[in-house]
Amino acid sequence: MLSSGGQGRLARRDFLGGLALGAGGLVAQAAEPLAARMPDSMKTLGGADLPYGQPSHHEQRVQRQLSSAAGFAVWRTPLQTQRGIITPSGLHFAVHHNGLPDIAPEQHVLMVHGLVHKPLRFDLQRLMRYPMVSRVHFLECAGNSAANALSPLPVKQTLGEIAGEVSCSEWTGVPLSYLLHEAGLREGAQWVVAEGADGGSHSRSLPLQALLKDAMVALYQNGERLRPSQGYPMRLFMPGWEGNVNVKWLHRLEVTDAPAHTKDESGLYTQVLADGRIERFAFHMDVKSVITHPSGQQTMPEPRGFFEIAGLAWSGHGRIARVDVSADGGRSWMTAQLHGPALDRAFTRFTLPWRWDGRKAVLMSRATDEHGRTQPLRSAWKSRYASHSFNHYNAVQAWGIDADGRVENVYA
Ligand SMILES: Nc1nc2c(c(=O)[nH]1)N[C@H]1C(S)=C(S)[C@@H](COP(=O)(O)O)O[C@H]1N2
Ligand SMILES: [Mo]
Repeated sequence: MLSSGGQGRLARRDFLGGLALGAGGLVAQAAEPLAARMPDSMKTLGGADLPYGQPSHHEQRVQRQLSSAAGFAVWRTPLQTQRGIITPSGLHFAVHHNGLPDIAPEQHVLMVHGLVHKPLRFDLQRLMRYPMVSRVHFLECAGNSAANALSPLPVKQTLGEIAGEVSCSEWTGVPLSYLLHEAGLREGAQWVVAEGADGGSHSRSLPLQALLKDAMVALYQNGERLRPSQGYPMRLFMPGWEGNVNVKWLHRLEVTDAPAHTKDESGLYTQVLADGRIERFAFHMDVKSVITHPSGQQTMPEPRGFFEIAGLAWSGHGRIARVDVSADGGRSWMTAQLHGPALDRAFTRFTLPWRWDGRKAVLMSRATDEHGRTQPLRSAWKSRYASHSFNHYNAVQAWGIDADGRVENVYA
């Protein structure tokens, strides 16, 4: 089953059988002596390795992209370089509202107090003795893709610059329910105010029942202790919920009967709807996907022909059930292959073989999660919110490809 249109051919089965990329793909049969064909690296001893491994120095251009206003830093993941569902820890996006604190682990304490029978105080040593769970989950800033939401003309940037405030890691830590149950919840307990130990005391109010079910105090990220960027030595982690509630450098949990309406939840992190009403406590990140290969600012390789479209999809509500891809600006769609494991509230990788014929094309991906939630087009997303709203943008991302192979962000 093939899609129509002059934008090339999408196919469910790959074209690799017919992938003759020309001379570059063939082994030279030249009659050169064996020694001449030996790479230099085979002729000498190698160098020393490092106690803590680093990426190849040939990969130094693979970095997080900083955009910064005073005291507020955003580092974005270069998603266009990621293959697979785990973001390398050093490339995890970061949002610091008040800079990056340097916290000595032996001095850090976490307090649990408020509407509890027994207020508790945990140092790291004590917390480390509790049973831990490991979960693979994405984390996405509510403001991810804000430029696409706000800019009247599509910004000409890389995928990472446009939508790199999302990453996916394995998180390991202590289920918050263990700590709250040990403290003992008192009558009327409904909310928990979580506060970080950074300057500006970042704090958010979260509904207790949801935390009891899903939240953890995360201590490890991809097998090692949290990076400072991610909240070392401990952070609150709430799968599928907007990045902002995942309080880093967590030092206080106050159980209350009502939300505190902190600055962080009454200001930036509310949504203004088209009719002027304000949506508060919209915690879940919705279903979303991006094509990572090819993507913004890249150029299609020569020779034209076979190209494996690849991307990432995720949903704050559950598992990804399917991803459809269009190469003709949304006129026709084909279902992409999902690569397992399709984990709950985690990045899921998808691919679809494509034969690009060298003419203009518009690539789009549209993910659907296990609950049937899917992505709106940009126009539908814009009509739901006030014109200055930008949080929770999850519209279909489109990449325009020119006849010269240049790939750019477009609206479709
Ligand atoms: N204490 C504290 N926690 C914080 C923040 C902060 O500035 N201070 N930023 C929040 C925001 S806006 C986001 S999107 C996530 C980002 O998590 P990351 O930096 O680990 O990617 O952390 C949240 N937790
Ligand atoms: Mo954020």
